[in-house]
Amino acid sequence: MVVPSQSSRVLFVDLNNFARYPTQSVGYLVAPLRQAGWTVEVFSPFSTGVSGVVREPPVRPWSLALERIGYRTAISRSPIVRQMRKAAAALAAPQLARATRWVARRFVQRLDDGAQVNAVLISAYLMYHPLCEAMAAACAERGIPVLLGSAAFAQPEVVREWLPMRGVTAIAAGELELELPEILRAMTAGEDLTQFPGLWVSKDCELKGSVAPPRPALDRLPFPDYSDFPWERYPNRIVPVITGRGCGWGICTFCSDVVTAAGRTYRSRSPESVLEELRYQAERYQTKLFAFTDLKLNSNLDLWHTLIERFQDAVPGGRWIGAVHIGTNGPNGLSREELQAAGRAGMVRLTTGLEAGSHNLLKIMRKGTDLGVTSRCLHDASEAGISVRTTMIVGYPGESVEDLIQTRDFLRAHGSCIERVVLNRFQIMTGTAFHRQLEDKPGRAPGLSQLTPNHRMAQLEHHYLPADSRPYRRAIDEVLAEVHAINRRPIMAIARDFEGVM
Ligand code: B12
Ligand code: SF4
Repeated sequence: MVVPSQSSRVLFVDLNNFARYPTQSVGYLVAPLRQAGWTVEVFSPFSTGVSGVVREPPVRPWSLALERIGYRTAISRSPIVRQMRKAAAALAAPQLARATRWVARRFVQRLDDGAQVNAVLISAYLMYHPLCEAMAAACAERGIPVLLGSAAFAQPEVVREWLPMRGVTAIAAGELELELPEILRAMTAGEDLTQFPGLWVSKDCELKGSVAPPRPALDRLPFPDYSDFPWERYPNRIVPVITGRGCGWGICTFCSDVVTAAGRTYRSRSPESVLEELRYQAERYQTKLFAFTDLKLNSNLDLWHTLIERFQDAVPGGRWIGAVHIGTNGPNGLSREELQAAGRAGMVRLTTGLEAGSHNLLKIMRKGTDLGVTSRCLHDASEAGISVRTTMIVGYPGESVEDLIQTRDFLRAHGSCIERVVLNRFQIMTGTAFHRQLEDKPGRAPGLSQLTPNHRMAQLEHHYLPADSRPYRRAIDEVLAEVHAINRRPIMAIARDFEGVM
């Protein structure tokens, strides 16, 4: 490997801009670059004064009315209503999306006034296309190469929409931590980048490249480096940790997480490596708060058991949160005793994909759960002192009024043990099992109309016809009311440090 000179400086733009803790992908990519001798500077709009993205803002008494209006306008087929909704959504978007020109100006100021930059890396979220365009154009004018990456670029349709952006030298599609120093050297030397699996370039009016396969051997990666993040602007010090990439279940038809760069196929780190990282980050950032960002933290039961048995040895007095899948395909690590042990080990919140209160829907989503088992587990978790959060979907093709009533009833019956519910409208995301099946058999999903691909945002817009009926809308209103009633309540005091985080 060629070591860059000390003056080789890379500016890393972090568009995650989360208001609560550092961005994991950036931490993972910065660490090997520093080890290879690059001078890395992180440009975070949050540090320059833009407010951070607030994921789950507190619920107010009037939130239910807004949710209902939001839902009605979202499914409306009237062009005027859709236009108005778009305008309202733009106003309510994160400040980063609204302040494109302002952030781009700050970025240009940094390029022109600070130390000379040899390359720019951008870790993008798809909603920031205009900002990426402005930054890449500024780099083009200054002859600075740009490498653009995103979790969503594992889907070639998405890459095709983004790659023609002026000023983008290449798009990174995959987990390229260890290869990045060599890629940057080649990029700044103007070499052909198609030699690297996982890079896409636009060449002779053609798009060329490949998606890198999922990275094996995660223990070989250096621990992520979060030293560049604006710690003083976070309300508390939470460190994100990932024990494995992908999901041990991985088959839910709607799931776009398992088709992202790091979400494809399940790969686990060793328990020792995870415990060592916990000790290291606790010491380095002087904290005892951790958010496990695994899609399914109970994918590898050895690892899960290590956490619930040894977390407190690694971080005495520490507290943590994570997402679990209450699978029924063999032991899931979530028995009453295991949840009690997790609570004693400092787990203060778990989140799980409930999706619906209807067996029928869960089956067609291939969720791999059973409502009886889920019910028991939610009660057990709550009794173990773990705050329970669930995510849910409405509008999945095939969903009937009866399914919605069952969902409402499930929420009503579990209001005492569920503390937060995040309800999403079903979206067809590019690359998901649902999308690929639709491509194979377009007539397969009943009730869908107006299918319009928007791969720039990695989705297929659609309209769900049964949602037009009055009884369906009434049932949605009732589900929203149950969600609101749950979200209005305060959460367990022990989990409050993580309120709004996950
Ligand atoms: C954890 C997580 C979060 C955390 C953030 C954690 C953090 N601070 O790091 C929280 C909870 C805050 C969050 C919030 C949101 N998230 Co999120 N999140 C995830 C999740 C589950 C894991 C991300 C992660 O850390 N993975 C582990 C790292 C190592 O992998 P990675 O991010 O893919 O990065 C690797 C590669 O992609 C690549 N790479 C990435 N960027 C770059 C850049 C360069 C230059 C290079 C070379 C390589 C490269 O290298 C990285 C290292 O291997 C992903 C789903 C997934 N499976 O990826 C969604 C995901 C990233 N989130 C997504 C979304 C939509 C959101 C929200 C908008 C959701 C919402 N409506 O509230 C919000 C707000 C986002 C914002 N800030 O604007 C989408 C993004 C899609 C998109 N539109 O771009 C994803 C992909 C989920 C999905 N399937 O749709 N999220
Ligand atoms: S359990 Fe969760 S992460 Fe895994 S495939 Fe299903 S929705 Fe995706």
